[in-house]
Amino acid sequence: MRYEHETPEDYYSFRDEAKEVEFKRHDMPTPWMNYLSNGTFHTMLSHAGGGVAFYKSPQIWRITRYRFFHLPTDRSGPYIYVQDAESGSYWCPTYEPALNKPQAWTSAHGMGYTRFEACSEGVSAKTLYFVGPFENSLIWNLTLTNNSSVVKTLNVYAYAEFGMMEFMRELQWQCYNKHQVSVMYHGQEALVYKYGVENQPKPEETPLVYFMADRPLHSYDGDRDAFIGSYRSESNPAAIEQGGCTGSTLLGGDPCGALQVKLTLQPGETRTVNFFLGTAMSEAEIEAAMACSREKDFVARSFQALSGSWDGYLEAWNCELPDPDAQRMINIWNPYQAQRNFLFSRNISFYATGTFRGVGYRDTAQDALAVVPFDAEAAKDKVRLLLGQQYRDGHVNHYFFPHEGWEPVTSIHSDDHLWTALSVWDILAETGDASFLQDRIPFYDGGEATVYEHLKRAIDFTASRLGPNGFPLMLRSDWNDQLFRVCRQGKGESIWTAMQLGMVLLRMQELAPLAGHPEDTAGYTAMYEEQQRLVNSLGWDGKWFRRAVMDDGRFLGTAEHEEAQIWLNAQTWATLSGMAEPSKALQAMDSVRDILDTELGIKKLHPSITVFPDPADPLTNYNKGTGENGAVFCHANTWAIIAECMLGRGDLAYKYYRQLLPNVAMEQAGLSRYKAEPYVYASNLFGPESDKFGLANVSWLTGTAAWMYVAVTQYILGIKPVLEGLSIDPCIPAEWPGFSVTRRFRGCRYEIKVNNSSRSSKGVQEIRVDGQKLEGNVIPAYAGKVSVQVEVIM
Ligand code: IFM
Repeated sequence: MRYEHETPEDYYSFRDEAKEVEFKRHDMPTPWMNYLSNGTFHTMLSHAGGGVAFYKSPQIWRITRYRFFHLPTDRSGPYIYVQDAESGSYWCPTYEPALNKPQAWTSAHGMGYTRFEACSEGVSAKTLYFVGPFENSLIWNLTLTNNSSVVKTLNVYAYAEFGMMEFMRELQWQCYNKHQVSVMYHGQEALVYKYGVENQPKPEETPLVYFMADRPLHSYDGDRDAFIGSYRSESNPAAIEQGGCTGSTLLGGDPCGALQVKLTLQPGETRTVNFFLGTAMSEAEIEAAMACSREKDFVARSFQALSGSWDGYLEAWNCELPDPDAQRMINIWNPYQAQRNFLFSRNISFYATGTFRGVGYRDTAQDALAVVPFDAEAAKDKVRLLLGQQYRDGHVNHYFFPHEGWEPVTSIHSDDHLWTALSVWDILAETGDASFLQDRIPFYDGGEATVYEHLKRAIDFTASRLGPNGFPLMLRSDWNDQLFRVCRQGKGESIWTAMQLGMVLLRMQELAPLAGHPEDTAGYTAMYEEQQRLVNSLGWDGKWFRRAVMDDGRFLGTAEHEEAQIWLNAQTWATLSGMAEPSKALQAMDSVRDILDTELGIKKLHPSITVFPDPADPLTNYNKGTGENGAVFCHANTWAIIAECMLGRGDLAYKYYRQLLPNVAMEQAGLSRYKAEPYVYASNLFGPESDKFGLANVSWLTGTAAWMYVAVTQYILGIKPVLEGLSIDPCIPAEWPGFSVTRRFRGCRYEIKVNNSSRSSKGVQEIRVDGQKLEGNVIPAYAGKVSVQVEVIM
């Protein structure tokens, strides 16, 4: 399938020491993104300089414009233009968008920053974009060197197109509301953009935007028409071609920020200029932010703090493996991506316009799982936020909008409320501190209860909504969003939710005594056993587990139908929940291998749906092999990896893991077919029933990141926090001679060396901690010890 002329190395390469991926060409098949953020001010930036900045929410406080889906792709962005004042010719260090391209160019994404190196006409430019921790601003750090033998006078322009902060309002009402924004020149050599549009959701929390340089301005523009000109674009701004910025401000119209700085460089001379695109709540705060940003070393200090915080974060978990592709992903890109998911939920990406996604309850509860090992306190805060969306009867809001203040999406799904128990259990296993269960958190509809009580009510909600066959009612849908099409009448049941409930009940059995409620355990056990009985009887189809019961009482996911016979989730979760009888567990996962697996990942279901269950009303409108219909849904693949590890089949588990490593999948599919970034997971790849098999979609913001991290660290490498300590139970390819992991756990550094000279996939023979033989395979916490040496013999 791969195109022979493609060599990914000509496009990009990893620089693992620097935790960077470097790009050699600007014309990637799609913009390859990075997220720069300090938790409040954010910028999504592509390898070619396109991107969008926003403050807290891309829905109501979007600062710059990014034109999704439009051609030319990847416009606009925080652009810099370097112009030779004498010849008038100009180019961009980001490669795009000026028509005149640099003679040499590279760019790179790193941890919270993106950098560009380019040169043209005897001048080289190094540009670094990042959001530092000290101010809410995107810092554009530009260093120019005159490599020629003549004096160079340069016009440097920094340009950002502002939009209306409310993106949906802009699409609907721009013709009127554009006259309620302004860009004014601020006495301190800066432009200030004010979004004064009436009826905005939170005017008192809407920031002012400043755009400034740390050198005197030659001129500026606040009016996009004045800077770009008519029938032109960012490729050929009129102001640059016609003698410089015009000094325009804007009281209504299409706003922008354009700053012009003049620099004269002697031969060999290097000079730096910094631009700051930031937010502040008042004029006084702007003054303070500008003064602070202009302090000597502010930019260097900010960058150092950013790098330091990422080094500190990633240091919590490090491995050395026989597989460098996996090692890089585990040590760098997977936790980085997972942290970004945790921050942005599914809000804004190259694929998602950031208009109405807010925080998804289900998605965020899962995202927390991969942040727990690095920052359990942040995970606790997120769980508090989520539980604040729970109603007294135990169900939760599906999406909610903490920044925007909008009403939540209240559709009730069978799975949403159950996910939080997994996040809470992981937090306790990580920290060893059960007091979190006693935290009191308000309900969305009034009153409050402990964390444990919230979790218990989630179980009660499901337990009181079982269908005619005894499985949990599907309600609006379960994890598979499209299932709402077969349960509209409210009679449908989810066999998968029974399994999810099973996994949660196992956790609740452990949490109940820790919460001071041992009396609850028997109820959880009884419920588990009853659902387990149903799963193995009614839920079993002969060669695999069934997926659901539809409104009409027929099963979904059975060989009796022509389409959608087998669904991945029902096979994997039968094992994850511990519910499947051993022979059925193996048979179900064999069916996954034989029917669903491909060389580019495991399909979500098979065969894809075209007419089922009713040609006039099929289960999904997704085309065959795409998205929710027979695509390789990467998120669901992670559970197959875990299931295979639980079954002890390390080679198969690793095959499933490795084939979806983004750079490996890209290599397999071919770069121009795979298209998305090779350093972060995508949500899905088109499946073999699509003519675009291998096309990756919706990269960056996907539950794949969190679960892939859990699958590889806790199940393949087998280093898993449990309530009693750190459990060691790897399930690896038999050919691996071993591996090592350094992991921070409850204040101590565990330096773990796994020796697999027996060449087995699973099974720990002996563990020694600081030379002492351990009984069992759970290493206790060592309060007061800085580090311990752990030797594991498989
Ligand atoms: O589970 C969902 C998720 O919440 C949003 N993306 C699609 C998944 C599968 O339907």
